[in-house]
Amino acid sequence: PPSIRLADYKPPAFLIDHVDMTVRLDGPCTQAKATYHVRPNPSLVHANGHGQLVLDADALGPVDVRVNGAQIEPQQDRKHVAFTLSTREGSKVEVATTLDPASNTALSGLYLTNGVYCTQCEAEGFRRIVPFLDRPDVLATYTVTLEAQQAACPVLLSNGNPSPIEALDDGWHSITWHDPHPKPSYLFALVGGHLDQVRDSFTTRDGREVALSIYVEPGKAERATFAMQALKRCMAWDEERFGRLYDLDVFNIVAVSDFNLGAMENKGLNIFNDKYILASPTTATDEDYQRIDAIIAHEYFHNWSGNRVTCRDWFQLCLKEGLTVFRDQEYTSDIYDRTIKRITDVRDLWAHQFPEDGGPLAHAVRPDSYREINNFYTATVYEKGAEIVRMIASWLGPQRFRAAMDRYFSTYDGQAVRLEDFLSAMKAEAGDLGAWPDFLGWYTQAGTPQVSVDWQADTHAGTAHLAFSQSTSPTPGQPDKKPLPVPCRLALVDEAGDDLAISPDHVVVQGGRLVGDQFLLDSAHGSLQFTDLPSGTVRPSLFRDYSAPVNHMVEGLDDSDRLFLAAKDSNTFSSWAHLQSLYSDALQRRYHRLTLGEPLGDDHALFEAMIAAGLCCEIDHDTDQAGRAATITLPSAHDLARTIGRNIDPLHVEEARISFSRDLCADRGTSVVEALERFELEDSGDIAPEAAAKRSLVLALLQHLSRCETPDVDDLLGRALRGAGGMTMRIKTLALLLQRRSPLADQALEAFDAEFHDDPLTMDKWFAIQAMNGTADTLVALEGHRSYDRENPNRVRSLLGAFATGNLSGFHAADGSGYQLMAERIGTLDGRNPQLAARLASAFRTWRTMDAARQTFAQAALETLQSMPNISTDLSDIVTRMLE
Ligand code: DPP
Ligand code: ZN
Repeated sequence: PPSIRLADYKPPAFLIDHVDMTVRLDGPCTQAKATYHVRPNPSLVHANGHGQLVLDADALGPVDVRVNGAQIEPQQDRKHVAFTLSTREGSKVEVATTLDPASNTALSGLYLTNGVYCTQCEAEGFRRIVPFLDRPDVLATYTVTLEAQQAACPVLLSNGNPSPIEALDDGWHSITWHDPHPKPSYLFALVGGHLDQVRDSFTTRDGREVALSIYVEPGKAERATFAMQALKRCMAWDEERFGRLYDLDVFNIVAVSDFNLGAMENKGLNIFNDKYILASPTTATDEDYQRIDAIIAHEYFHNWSGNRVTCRDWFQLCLKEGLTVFRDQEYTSDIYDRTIKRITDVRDLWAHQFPEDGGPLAHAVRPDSYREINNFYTATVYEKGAEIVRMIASWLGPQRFRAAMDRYFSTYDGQAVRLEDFLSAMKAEAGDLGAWPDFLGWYTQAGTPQVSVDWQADTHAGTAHLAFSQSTSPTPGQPDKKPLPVPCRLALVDEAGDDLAISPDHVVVQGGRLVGDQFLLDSAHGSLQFTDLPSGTVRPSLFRDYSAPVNHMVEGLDDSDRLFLAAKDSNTFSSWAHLQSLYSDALQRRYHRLTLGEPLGDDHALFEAMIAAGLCCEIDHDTDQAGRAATITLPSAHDLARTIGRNIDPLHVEEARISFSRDLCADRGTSVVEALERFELEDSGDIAPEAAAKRSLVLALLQHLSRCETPDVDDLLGRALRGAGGMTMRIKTLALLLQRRSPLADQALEAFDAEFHDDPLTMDKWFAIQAMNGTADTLVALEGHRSYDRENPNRVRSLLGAFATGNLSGFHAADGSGYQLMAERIGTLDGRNPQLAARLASAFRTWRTMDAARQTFAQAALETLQSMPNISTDLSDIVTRMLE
């Protein structure tokens, strides 16, 4: 299909102000009828007295159409239903069609999941229910009547506020929901089925009593209590931090077991992948709990950033997503630990967004064109989008940013807008900050800027010089890049580790601006020349809190400078980052030596620093155990591969990391074991943050130890596994046993299977650790397991997704078996669920960074997919871009 281009945007010729809809849920005879109050778009000139109303449609059977009561014969093809309408006055348009939700395996539109009717309409699913102007700039109020057999669907939900349920004849019943807030069709939702309900309530600051419910599959209500607490917590936070209040009398969440995404922010009726609702200490890890907090908040926050103010078109997707990710990151930073959250988010950005931005799927946060919008729900739109908002927030400072957000929400409430509108609200509150930086450039230019910094200091003269230069490599369709405004938050650190006060009178700035502690580099080159520095060694701390999503390299700081900063930098994020950069260099050195068959060398000084940072003092009485865990955690194998960049041998990448941990333990193993012994390896399983922090440190230590070949490590891991009080310690120690091929692993896997085999969500973890530590053959064997289901997206992601994204040497196996198996499975899946198939296929995006032999296998696998006769648009778009 041809590309859709932002430059071709045209406002709709007609608007739909109100939708009256009736859906009769009746298996394969399900009926959807809708009445639209249509009027010509008053902002356009209509030359004739009539025009074509072209409604979007997808995979619909015959549609019955009436205009002002009279039946007409529309033109209907696979994607449209079109007919002529007056442009002089409004019209009443009625459409009706029949659906079979059970046969809808794409999970877009109206479908059945475990016997429950549910919908997913973003981005273009509404047109799979009824023909509509299915675009985000058409906003309507909705009145939705749902009818079903009382026995089959005791629960019937849609957007807005409900009227009382009414009994009909023959065991049927009906309910009407009214949503007074105009919304685009992608926010429409309905649910019908047998569901258990967890209830609570929340009173808004303006006194509105909101009835809260979380609906789950029967028998699972107990596992939704944490989610309910999380919901109330984030509602209060959004009032406090952003002044955003909820605006309906009910807020419902439904958790379903078949879902393509994480969750969906439908107005007043969020629908969730149950993985992000259900949790109990025996089945969920600390990460699961944190993710539930983050996603519940994310969807709830969309009520303002996305629903009340929505996107004009899908090119503006990051207007709601980048902003809402920023908001959920701020929320979880407040309720957990800000530095740890920042470290986690930055690691995620490096692991997911950087490879995307540096490969064949690179695209601007606001792309110029797309073939399939479903393929743009990416790390770039979400995570890089959030980083841009973070730069803007940081540039404005907290008060101005809050004022700018208030201005944004009040100016555009009820409208479908563009990024330019968001930026104009931000700019309007910039006050005396001087010229407004070109933040729009960050949205329109793809690729990760490379920033090189050169540091030179003259202790005797009391001067120092920081020279910056930036460049961005070409990306598909964007050969030429321009400089972007890059904010570098910085400090000069003295010999005691204190920040020097920088007086503007003693700095000469070029190629940018210095505002407070931010140097805004807005040209290709810029510099800061410091004079009158106090005596003694001074070192720069740069990109504090990761102030810009760039790749930066610093010349002029040797290892001892970085070790000093790792120990002394008062910015806790930067102190973590200094050590990470040392690990990264050491691992790359090891990788290259492995490739050349040379001895690996000695990292003794770095090991010393790790032990000092990770284990000093009374660690079991320490409050910052999570920080210590992050400090001693190495860059991931994928991150190391990205840094190496080309001609990669994944086995050497993995061996570089393994050898580092092994040598660390050979060098300082006694300290590590002693530290662990102090924890006694007993885990309460308590989900409180302090207990979780302790677990993270124990696991970070065990991760290194597990690379030792001595058999007593098995004992240690075995004890940790037996002492596990909850799922975190249990699954992670099991994964470590598996990783080191310990004889204890098989037994532990069996015990897990015996306990959880009829609890699919928990079995996902069991599938995932094996997929991440096995080969293509492992996957084939696991596909035959009684708990596996090739049709459920969570199962598929836990097996195929975990393999393709979490098992570097398995997916990129030297004999091509990983690529071949994935291509076969993706090809089969494409016929059922194109979105899921395309998502899995994007794991191939790093194929050109592998060595030549692997590239040949990957290319063959991709070409097989590309030549499939009935390939979906979703998959074909991804595969084609990867082969271009
Ligand atoms: N459900 C996805 C999200 O909330 C798409 N809106 O990000
Ligand atoms: Zn979102």
